[in-house]
Amino acid sequence: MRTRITLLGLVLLIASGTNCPIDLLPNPRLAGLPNPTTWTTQPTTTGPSQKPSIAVLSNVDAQGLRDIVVGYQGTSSTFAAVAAMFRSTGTTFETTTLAYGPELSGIDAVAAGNLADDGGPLEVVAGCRNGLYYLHCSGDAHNSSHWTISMIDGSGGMEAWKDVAIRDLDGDMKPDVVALNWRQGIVRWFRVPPGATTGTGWEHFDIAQGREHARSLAVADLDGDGDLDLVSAAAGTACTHRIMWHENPLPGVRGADFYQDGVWPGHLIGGLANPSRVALGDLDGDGRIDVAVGNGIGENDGSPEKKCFTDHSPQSGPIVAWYRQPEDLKNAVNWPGFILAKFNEIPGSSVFVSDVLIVNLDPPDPTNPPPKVIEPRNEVVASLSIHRDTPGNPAEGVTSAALSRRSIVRWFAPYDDATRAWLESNVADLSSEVWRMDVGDMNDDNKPDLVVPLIDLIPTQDRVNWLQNPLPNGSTP
Ligand SMILES: [Ca+2]
Ligand SMILES: [Ca+2]
Ligand SMILES: [Ca+2]
Ligand SMILES: [Ca+2]
Repeated sequence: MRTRITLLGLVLLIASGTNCPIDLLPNPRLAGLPNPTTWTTQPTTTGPSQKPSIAVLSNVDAQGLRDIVVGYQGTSSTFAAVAAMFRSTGTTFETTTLAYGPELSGIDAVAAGNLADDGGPLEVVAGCRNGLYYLHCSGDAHNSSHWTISMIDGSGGMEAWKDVAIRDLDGDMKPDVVALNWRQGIVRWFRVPPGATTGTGWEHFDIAQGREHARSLAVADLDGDGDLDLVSAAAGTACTHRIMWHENPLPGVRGADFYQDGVWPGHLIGGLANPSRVALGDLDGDGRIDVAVGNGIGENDGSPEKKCFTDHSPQSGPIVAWYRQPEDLKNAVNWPGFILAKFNEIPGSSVFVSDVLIVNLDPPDPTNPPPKVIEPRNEVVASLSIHRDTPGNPAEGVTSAALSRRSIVRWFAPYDDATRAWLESNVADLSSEVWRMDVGDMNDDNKPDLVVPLIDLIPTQDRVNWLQNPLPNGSTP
């Protein structure tokens, strides 16, 4: 059975007769949509381990083409690992294991960046169940033995480091590391010692605490004052704190004050229940960065319109919501929220949004750009995981057994009025489960493709694929 969105806009249109003609007019933005074309699934290589939970595009070997960095959670019979699929020519890949071992168990996040500033390959930071780890290469990135792994931060016990990003937060032009600790509820940033070859000696500073069950982190200059702010989503907090942005104390507080006393004021964005992933980008074309967010298993129907909500309808499916950045950000109490897509529950299964991305899927062809009529708009890509399990009871030591694991990937285009439910188009229906994906052009046609880590019911079928974007350039202006 296929999940489908409830087209709130269509219902409204029928209910209101002809009083709402705007979207009945031919709309150049949505010509040819919904687009039913399924994106072609393309192989990379089979992985060196199992349960790939995240794939990130990055030019790790600093040799031109972007590579895929993959975190593998491993199984009882295989180690957890971080591997790089190096893209050498065209769309062929060669895989190198960068690190493997029990310390990488439960890996949920990887990020790559020029942390050691040594002119060599990029460094990789891995967020794992028991610690935050640093992977450094002292030679040829394609040679496994040139990579070493060491711990940056082992605090937090089980289920600790769920997300990580590498960006310059203190404005010294050197990339820093920021990570979320799910168990301790901490958003923490790390200053990398010059030329770091290991994870020792890193200073760290807490941006926020009390962010229990924080799963997702995103970085952007939200208020447009030139420094990078953060958005974190924490499922275990009151609805008045679930999705927040953390305001960088620059430029008012600088130097030593920034490190020791820099307070990152936290501001509420919205209270969507059980947020799983957030993404940042302008969604309504007003030039201000907005927030897209998906939510998780069973606990959904958190209306994004309200700051908080009391009723809770576990029978309805998960949603993708978006929050519009208010014009007067300084004085905003929370951001107006809208449902972008709502998915029906599938009886006997749990459905949750495993990832959300904001991207312009059909950028104009740079060699032949069309006359600009309408500003290009971003689309939203969401992946949903659909589980069917036998009932389990942990109290009796009975673990539920997976009967099926599959996923759907969809993309959504906004109407001129982006507050209506968006128009859904197909990416792929997959017989494996997609975890955290990434977006980037894999075949040099100037259109972003999707890279998807796939976890199958049959472990040997686990793999990382990429999905080839079939949209004509500029098809949705
Ligand atoms: Ca920095
Ligand atoms: Ca800022
Ligand atoms: Ca906006
Ligand atoms: Ca492409």
